[in-house]
Amino acid sequence: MNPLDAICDRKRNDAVCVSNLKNARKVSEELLQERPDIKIFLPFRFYFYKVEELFRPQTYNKYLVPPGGDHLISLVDEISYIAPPAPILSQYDDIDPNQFCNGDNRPPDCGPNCMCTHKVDIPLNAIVEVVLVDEVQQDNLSHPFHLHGYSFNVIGMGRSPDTTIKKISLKHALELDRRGLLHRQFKGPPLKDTIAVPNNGYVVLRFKADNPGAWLFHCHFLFHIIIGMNLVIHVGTQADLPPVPPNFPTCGHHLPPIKLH
Ligand SMILES: [Cu+2]
Repeated sequence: MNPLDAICDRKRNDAVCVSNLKNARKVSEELLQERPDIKIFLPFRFYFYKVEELFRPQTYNKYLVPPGGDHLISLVDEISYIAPPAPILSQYDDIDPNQFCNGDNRPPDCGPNCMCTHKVDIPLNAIVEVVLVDEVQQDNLSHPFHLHGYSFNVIGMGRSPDTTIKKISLKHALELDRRGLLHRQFKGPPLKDTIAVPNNGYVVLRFKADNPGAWLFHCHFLFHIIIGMNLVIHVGTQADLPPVPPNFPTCGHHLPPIKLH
């Protein structure tokens, strides 16, 4: 299951990719329409700090030090996720709208280690396609992405068919998509809630956004969650949710704002 070479677009006898599994149940036609309502490309990678950047007076940075001694954080669509100062579901109006960001709305001068609450807004009941692109490309490391609140259908996965391309990138994945070369198969795609993104490859998944709320979508390595390999899929509006119960406990910021420089 899930061969590390990520060759998923042709028949083979030695391994099975998740995208080659067949769903025992019928998959709804609307999910398999050629064009989804919303298509989101999410490249993810690491950002490596120089040590001089990190250890300055009056700074308190978070970072991971894996074996080898690098100092790094994670970026999804060039954003490192930080949790909001209050719960999105019960205290949405207490959160400064400038706290939120996404690939199309980055804070000005956010820099290469951009930190904010990565949130992608999705209209209720939209058919959503997500393309995860592994720009980390560390040998033998596949990032298991997990979505809360939904199961999704795995439409395709693999590596670039262009063997002259040594490393996949968002730009290359967009180009493959434009030329119809991202592997997609629509015959009973399997249902999952976690998928290991092939190393130096991509995954195409789909779901119908029929469960309103704020749902975390994240790599399931805990040490990658801590350094920002997350985002919030925000489906619908507060009006689509039941009201917050009276006297529901509230909370707020317990840390001063992070200053990097
Ligand atoms: Cu990861």
